Amino acid sequence: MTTVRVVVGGAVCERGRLLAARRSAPPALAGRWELPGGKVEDDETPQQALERELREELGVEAAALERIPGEWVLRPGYVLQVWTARLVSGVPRPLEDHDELRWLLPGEENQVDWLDQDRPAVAEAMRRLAAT
Ligand code: 9L3
Ligand code: MG
Repeated sequence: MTTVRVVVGGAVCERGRLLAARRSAPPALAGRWELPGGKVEDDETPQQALERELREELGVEAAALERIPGEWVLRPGYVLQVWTARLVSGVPRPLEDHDELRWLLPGEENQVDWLDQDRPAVAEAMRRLAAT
């Protein structure tokens, strides 16, 4: 039996903008932009993992809202799932694993070099933002 590990990313939206985070590690991914998040631990739901990762990486309390449909293979045995999220308290800061943050409006998503696997969910999150 093979277990697929889930990595969860957060499409954090506030005031019509999407949060993009630039990775500082590992070297192969440094400089690329992503939806912040990380691996789901065995005792967590994806939503709990996302809320924990956003606390650790950005220093904020956030609430996972809705899954963006789809699942993207990161490497064999690892898939990315994405939830929209809203900030509950705090201002995001790049505390861990990132060295820059940007808030992007719909239409600005191509201003940063997203990790390939994040692009479909970023596009969907921007469609939703543009429609609200
Ligand atoms: N990853 C890709 N897109 C994302 C996230 C949060 C993560 N939005 C990839 C990068 C790493 C792996 O998943 O190879 C694990 O992520 P992390 O735990 O290093 O954040
Ligand atoms: Mg991470």
